Amino acid sequence: MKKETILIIGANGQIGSVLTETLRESLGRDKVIATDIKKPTEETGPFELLDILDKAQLHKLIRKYKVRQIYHLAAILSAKGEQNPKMAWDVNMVGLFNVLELAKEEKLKVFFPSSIAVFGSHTPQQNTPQETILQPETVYGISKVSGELWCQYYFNKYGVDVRSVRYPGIIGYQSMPGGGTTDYAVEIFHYAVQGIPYTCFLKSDTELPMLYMEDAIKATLEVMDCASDKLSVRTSYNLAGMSFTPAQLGDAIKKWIPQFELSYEPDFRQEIAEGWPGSIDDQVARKDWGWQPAFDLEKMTKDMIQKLGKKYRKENVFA
Ligand code: NAD
Ligand code: AKB
Repeated sequence: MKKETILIIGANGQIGSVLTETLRESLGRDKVIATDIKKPTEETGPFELLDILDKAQLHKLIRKYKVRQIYHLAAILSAKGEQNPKMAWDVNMVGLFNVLELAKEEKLKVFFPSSIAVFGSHTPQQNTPQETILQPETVYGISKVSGELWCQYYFNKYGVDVRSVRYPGIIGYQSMPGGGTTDYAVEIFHYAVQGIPYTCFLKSDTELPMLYMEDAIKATLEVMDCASDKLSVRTSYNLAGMSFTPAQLGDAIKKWIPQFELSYEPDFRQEIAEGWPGSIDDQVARKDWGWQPAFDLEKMTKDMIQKLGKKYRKENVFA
């Protein structure tokens, strides 16, 4: 990887906090400028406050740090977005436009994360192909489809080197999720490991595609590192790791924590989840840039329980 200065927008979030640390460990702390609308709990390198709607401030930071690459992670996710559609549209779309416009002007390379939320109930629900019907039913999904198309437009029209993957629900022990429909798959582990019963906000048989954080970071860095002429997709690549229902995840956890209690009280997020596929076909990513996930349900569950077990023991919750 070339040692270019990188700016991360939304660096305090579930993915941003892990990506920032990974990039800092590999490139050096000063090469990675973290930004977010709120301050981090702990600063591990350069940090600047940035509201992505403030284009002038973003431009100032790009110049100040001689930034060459942007990872644009700031967004309002599916569940929060349905509670405030106008705000979600503004942050997700105006934010992306600010990034794309400045990337064009300053000739920057960009990473834009899309989501399985681009799919809707008209999309084939199993093994969803790369090219398919994109008619999402949430404001978040609409903003991600539009975002993908704008990324492709800026690449075709202006040569902006913007790359993207459609993350499934991301599961990791390092950080908490920020207002999505797949959040249950992280929360459940925190409850299970502390010996607390968990009430899931989705029905027991709702299958969704998920990806372990290690794999998500690997995919992000691989697609950004890939030779440009190998990338046949300039909207966003399908990406798959594993697929499971809340009941299957509960069973996987019970193999390690047999006394774990799981119940279900579906809320408004059930409808969002029902519009999304159960599994994803990611063969184009595998062919173009060698994508290969390392974690399945069993391996991910074991790692989550071990890592969170250590964390909570340190905090003495089992004392
Ligand atoms: P998150 O909600 O945890 O983090 C988003 C960060 O953006 C937060 O730290 C927040 O403070 C910041 N932010 C919000 N509004 C902002 C603004 N106006 N200006 C600057 N920063 C702002 O989200 P995440 O889960 O880390 O997701 C990162 C990206 O990946 C998003 O684009 C999301 O759509 C995408 N994605 C995430 C998942 C997942 O499961 N986590 C799945 C698919 C796609
Ligand atoms: C959400 O649930 O909104 C996100 C996503 C799949 O984009 N985790």
